[in-house]
Amino acid sequence: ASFRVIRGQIPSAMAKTLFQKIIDREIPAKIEYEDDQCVVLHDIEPQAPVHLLIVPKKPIPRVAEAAAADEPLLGHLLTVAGTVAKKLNLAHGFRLVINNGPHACESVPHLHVHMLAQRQMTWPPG
Ligand code: DGP
Repeated sequence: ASFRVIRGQIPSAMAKTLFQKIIDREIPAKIEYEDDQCVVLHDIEPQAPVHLLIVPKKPIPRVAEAAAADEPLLGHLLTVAGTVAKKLNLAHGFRLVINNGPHACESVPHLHVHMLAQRQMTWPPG
């Protein structure tokens, strides 16, 4: 498929996501951890006493669009969860959630892993 770029307009697929703006320090956020591949920031609408978002710097829209070449990066996001859990002393555990698409209530089209902790979770999730 081809499309024409109208002068002065940025096609929405090329526009920066909210999380890209946070990564680029254009929008403030409380950053808990950062390395060359990801940032971990505090969710603005926390659903638990600790609610972090583990966000890859590469703007993959959602997990369903990740490629085989992204596998080391996806694995890295999980090991960072363990690193942050130790840093914040989350000895009683934590929950990781990835919302993919409308049925999962995805709202920001930039892959992120929710990390919720410091309260008892229930199962099944809502
Ligand atoms: P999801 O619904 O899975 O796409 O998660 C998006 C999360 O992003 C949601 O829990 C709320 C959070 N969020 C939305 N806007 C902002 C913001 O401006 N700053 C921060 N830190 N988090 C935000």
